[in-house]
Amino acid sequence: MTDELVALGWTAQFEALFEPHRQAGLSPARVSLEHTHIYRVLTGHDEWLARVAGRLRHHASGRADFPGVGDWVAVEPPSQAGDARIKAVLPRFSRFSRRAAGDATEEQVVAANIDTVFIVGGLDHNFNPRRLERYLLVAWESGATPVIVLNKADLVEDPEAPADEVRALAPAVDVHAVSARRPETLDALRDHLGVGKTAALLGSSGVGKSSIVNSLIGHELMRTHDVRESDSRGRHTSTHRQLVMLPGGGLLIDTPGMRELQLWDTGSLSETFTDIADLAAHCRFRDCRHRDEPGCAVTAAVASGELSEARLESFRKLDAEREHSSRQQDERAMIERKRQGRVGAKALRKHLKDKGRG
Ligand SMILES: Nc1nc2c(ncn2[C@@H]2O[C@H](COP(=O)(O)OP(=O)(O)OP(=O)(O)O)[C@@H](O)[C@H]2O)c(=O)[nH]1
Ligand SMILES: [Mg+2]
Ligand SMILES: [Zn+2]
Repeated sequence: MTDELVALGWTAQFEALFEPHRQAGLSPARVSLEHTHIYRVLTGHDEWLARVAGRLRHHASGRADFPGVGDWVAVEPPSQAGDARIKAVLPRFSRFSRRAAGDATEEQVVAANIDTVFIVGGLDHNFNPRRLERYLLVAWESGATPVIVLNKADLVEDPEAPADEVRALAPAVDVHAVSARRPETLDALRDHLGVGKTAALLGSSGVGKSSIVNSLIGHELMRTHDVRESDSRGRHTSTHRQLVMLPGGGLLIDTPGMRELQLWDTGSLSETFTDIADLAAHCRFRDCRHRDEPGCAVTAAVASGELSEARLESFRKLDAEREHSSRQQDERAMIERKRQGRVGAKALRKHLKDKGRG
């Protein structure tokens, strides 16, 4: 294990997983940039352009089997004239996924092998706690630790007031009010970025993700967009996900703002909604949906003012969406098994019919 690889996030686990590939004469590399059909990969010494080998493409059953930014891959070094070849993607220890735009059943990996997800929101008039809740939900499922970053603190008189509001929504999560324009405020983020640790920045367009990356690096590596005061939403400025190394160690993945974050694989809501989960422990029915069931502690808390109606609404909306999405994914998995000849047409028809009824 070389220091250069460790600085890129390589660990003993990856080393063990890589053994057969090393036997085959391949090199480990980390994907730093993803274009449509070509990737940029870092080996610790070199930066190569790489393409996916035919065999990997052929065996891929979906988009998630292709490399994403942050992935560790086994590559054949570039030949005289050509690009490097990506022969395999190592298993991910964490990943932030969304539903691919235009296809509700296709998983798209936004960032792989991340220790921390910085969920970035703006403290300007674009401040939106509901949207943060949504990001938080997906972040918990990624396997990485979510941290909420409220940027543009320089624009408000008392940034701690909205920060406290968010702390109340996410009791288990660190919440930092920062400003990309005041680098000293970003020290709180550096604490999450030791040598070889990777954090991905996620959040709506214009909240200042790329500005934070630039400020942490100390120069303008990422393009940012100047927005008029009246339009601090900005337009999409970043167009690619990109992994960069920080001078003091640590790696950051900058991502373009997502117009809508479609949920993917959100197992449980209880980590995001710890308050509702605590209350739900006192509901009469174990499978209480907190709608009109008798003895529901959650609706009782709303009635008494202990829990806000908006918070419960947000929970219900995400819960319904999660259920819908997992049903679609079940269906896709069944169709895929059928395609591979593992189940018959009759079983598939029955499955779809049962779904329709459920
Ligand atoms: N006042 C103030 N403006 C900021 C701060 N951080 C970013 N901005 C401005 O906000 C605008 C958008 O910043 P970007 O860094 O491009 O935002 P982004 O989140 O990367 O946006 P996308 O790449 O489109 O997703 C730019 O005009 C920045 O100068 C901050 O802390 N304070
Ligand atoms: Mg950007
Ligand atoms: Zn209940």
